[in-house]
Amino acid sequence: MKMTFRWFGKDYDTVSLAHIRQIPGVEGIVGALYHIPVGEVWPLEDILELKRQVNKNGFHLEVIESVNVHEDIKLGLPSRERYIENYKQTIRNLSKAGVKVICYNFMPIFDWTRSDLAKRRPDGSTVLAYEKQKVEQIDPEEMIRRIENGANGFLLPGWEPERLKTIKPLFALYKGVTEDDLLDHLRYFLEQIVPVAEECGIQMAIHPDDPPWSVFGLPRIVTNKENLKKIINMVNSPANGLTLCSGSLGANPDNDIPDIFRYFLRMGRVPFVHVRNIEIHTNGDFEETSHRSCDGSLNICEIVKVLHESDFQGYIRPDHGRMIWGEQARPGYGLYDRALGIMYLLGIWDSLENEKRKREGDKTCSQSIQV
Ligand code: DNO
Repeated sequence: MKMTFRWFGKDYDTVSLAHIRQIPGVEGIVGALYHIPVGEVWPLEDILELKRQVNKNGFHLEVIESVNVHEDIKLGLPSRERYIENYKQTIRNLSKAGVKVICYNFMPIFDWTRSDLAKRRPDGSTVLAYEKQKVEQIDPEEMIRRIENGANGFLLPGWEPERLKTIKPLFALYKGVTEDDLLDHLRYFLEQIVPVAEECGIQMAIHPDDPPWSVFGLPRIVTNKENLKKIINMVNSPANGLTLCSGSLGANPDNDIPDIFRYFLRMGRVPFVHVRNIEIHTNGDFEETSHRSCDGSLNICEIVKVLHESDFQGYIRPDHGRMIWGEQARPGYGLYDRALGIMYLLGIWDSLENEKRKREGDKTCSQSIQV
């Protein structure tokens, strides 16, 4: 398991690479180019500049999150061809810089959705939260206003204002687009880009929808084990992989997270993992919590155990953290609670490793006695 940390770049993040360096166990930075509009080619020079900054601080840049997919591809419009060609070129450029995994999502219009970016927890921290009723009561434009107001002045990826300005025509274009249509459009995209990723030694890793259900009537497909199976079978190649995210899939209690992790890890189709915990309320609302198992509804110890049993060699990162100790940062992406999350994940992992070593030591010992 290779520990990584998401960083938004020196102009877009409150957290510095020097800070991240002091978190034990972090080997790599999960980065992206945020100044390139969705659909355009990522220039090699810009990727190399990001890599230089990251390498200078002792980290690798082997994971990119995200190369976002243009709406025309998700909508299956004829104009998708140009954007697919651009996407292929971005894959090639990223591979020239040594990138191994590209995380992306296939959610129409919005990326993750929340009703609240700073809900107060009993301990005084604030977290991202989702209340179904609140989301049902507002229209998408009001949602955008709320996200903008709650973002502490940061540009949130997935909520880029220039794209969201076109919200009304975008919604009109999605009218009548079903989940099956969206699956077909994903298949078309994968059939074209996976061979390029294969050639380049890159694994594509689709991120689950967050939350894993339809929001504002838009179709959503990366939601459960069945659909994840469909997606990896669309193009049966290790380059067509998954980002398994405990918090996104876990918001639906019908999703058995350790089972989903075990299943796809065994198939070797999980290059990247996001781990976070959430507390699910009886009415289906949820809010994010610390990573600790007993603070939320997900058994993070069990999830890490599954990773350990599967001898997970891929990349992992703590996902959203709470905002604690007065930190002012991009919602979900402060330094402190994500660093605590890492120490929790590594604590579980190290103790499992320790047990394994002891067992193996015992085995070797008893074998040598038998001999
Ligand atoms: C939320 C993230 C997502 C993720 C994208 C991947 O904080 O997990 O925004 O980066 O869905 O494309």
